[in-house]
Amino acid sequence: MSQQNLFVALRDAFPADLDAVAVETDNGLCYSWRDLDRASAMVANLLASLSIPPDASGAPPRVAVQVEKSVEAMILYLATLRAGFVFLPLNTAYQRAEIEYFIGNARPAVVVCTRGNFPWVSQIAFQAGTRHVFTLDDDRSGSLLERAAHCSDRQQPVVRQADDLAAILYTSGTTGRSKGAMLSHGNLLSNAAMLKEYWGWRTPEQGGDVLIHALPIFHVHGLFVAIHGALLNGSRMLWHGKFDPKKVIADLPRATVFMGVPTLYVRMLAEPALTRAQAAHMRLFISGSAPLLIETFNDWRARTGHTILERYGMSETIMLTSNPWQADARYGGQDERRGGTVGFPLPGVRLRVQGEDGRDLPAGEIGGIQVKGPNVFAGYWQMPEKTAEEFTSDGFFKTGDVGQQDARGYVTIVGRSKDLIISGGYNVYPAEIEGFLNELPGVAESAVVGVPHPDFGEVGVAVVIARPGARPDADALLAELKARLANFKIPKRCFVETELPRNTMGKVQKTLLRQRYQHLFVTA
Ligand code: MLC
Ligand code: AMP
Repeated sequence: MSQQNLFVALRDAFPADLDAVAVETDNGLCYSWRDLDRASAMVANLLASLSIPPDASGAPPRVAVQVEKSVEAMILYLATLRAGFVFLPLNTAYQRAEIEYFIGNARPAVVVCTRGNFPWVSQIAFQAGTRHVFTLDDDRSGSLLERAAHCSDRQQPVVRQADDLAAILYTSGTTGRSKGAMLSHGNLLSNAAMLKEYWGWRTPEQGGDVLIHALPIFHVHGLFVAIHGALLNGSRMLWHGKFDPKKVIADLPRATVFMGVPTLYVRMLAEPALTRAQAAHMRLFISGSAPLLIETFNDWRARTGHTILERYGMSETIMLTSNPWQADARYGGQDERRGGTVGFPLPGVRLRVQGEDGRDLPAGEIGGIQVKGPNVFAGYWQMPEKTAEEFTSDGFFKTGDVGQQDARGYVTIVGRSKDLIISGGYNVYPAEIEGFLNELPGVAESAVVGVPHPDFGEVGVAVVIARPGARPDADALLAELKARLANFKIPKRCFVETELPRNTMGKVQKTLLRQRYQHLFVTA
């Protein structure tokens, strides 16, 4: 059997000089390539030593991880791949109810959490049948590393095939509970290998790229696009534990590539230190995960002289489209990065726009975006019906995004058929928030809509209808929500009203609510 473990491909790309710096952190630590190799071997050996029996699902053991960003957390990801286990990253903002659901649904064999959260996370995990709960903090402390310190620093990566499961990423849904998107070694590697070419990553022999890594590492953008990009190219990372616009700007003269969600660009533009001279050493600024406003695109070009490259992707597919890095005959020879578009379908990705009647639409017409390719996931974890609903009979995945492709091939996203708010690059599903709000005392019903916001792009606003005789307090409702849900999901404002606008079918007209509150945070 050939070896197609993603880790092996990443490891093969490490530079010849293993003592060179691979990661430099913003608190002064340096990790060599050898450090990444040895430490991931030790953690992989620890995972293997747990002798986890196969479970009924037939899938390899899952490792659910809710820890603060650290290089060791990345090492844990690499170790999970090496051991042939399945990585399941969880946003640090998730609260008890959310974690309970993910652990109950994925049945991980191993859970890794912060020491502070150990009491409640371990309780949930043990109740769900998890036998091993380790801790890991962002200061290199915790039981995971203590235990791994006793393991060998040599390890032969477990043989994995392209279709074997490598990671599960939970994404919420417009209805019902979150779904775990199952990504294989082949999905992840094919996408990373293609982006290495498409974005013109420079290998160390070609002068090398240096990536500023300032995103969280529990979603596609920071975990896969950024980390795989750097590792598969033998590129050094300047590792920022938390995004701070001043610190990123200070690092620009030492770096060549930066990836961010639009909010990061908006916050950097607010800094006078962001100048053309400061950005002169940079090769590429990439934006994605949420729509980049054309003003941000233009302001960035005017201020730095760089044209942001916008790309589009999702948890189920990793990267789907991208504006060009430079003219390349292999990819159509275009070199224009067009603001307001997400560029071309990436090599190997088939993209079509369909009307509601299921017919393919010609260039320029707006419809549902559907995709197919080696990067597209196999399905949702233990949800065959949901999976079937999201694929067409000829195997295209329905993204839920609405857009068009022009005659030159540029794709533009104009909206979403899924009821989703993207706030600072995080997805917030109104149905989930409404479900929690409707459970609160005094609430008869509620509607959550997204409205424009200068910093986060879009934020949630809740409209609540009181039960007869009740007088719920808007701020108290938000405080209640905060105790139950990840903070980025909390609506930024809440209004108690007497009725929700409805159409003749009785359906809440969210468009009208959006219009009502569209100038809450931005002026007309
Ligand atoms: C934080 N808050 C948010 C928020 N982030 N509210 C709405 N949306 C967000 N994204 C809350 C905080 O909890 C706080 O609430 C208040 O807003 C102010 O917080 P802050 O200090 O300004 O936030 P900060 O910690 O600086 O975080 C902002 C951020 C972060 C933009 C740096 O949200 C972030 O890292 N976003 C990146 C998300 C990302 O990586 N997405 C990729 C998904 S992958 P309070 O009540 O405590 O005051 C994907 C696929 C693809 O989509 O294509 O890439
Ligand atoms: P997630 O489920 O968190 O992976 O989010 C994926 C969603 O983010 C996509 O379906 C899009 O709606 C959105 N998205 C990602 N990149 C872009 C982009 N460049 N422009 C607009 N929306 C984007």
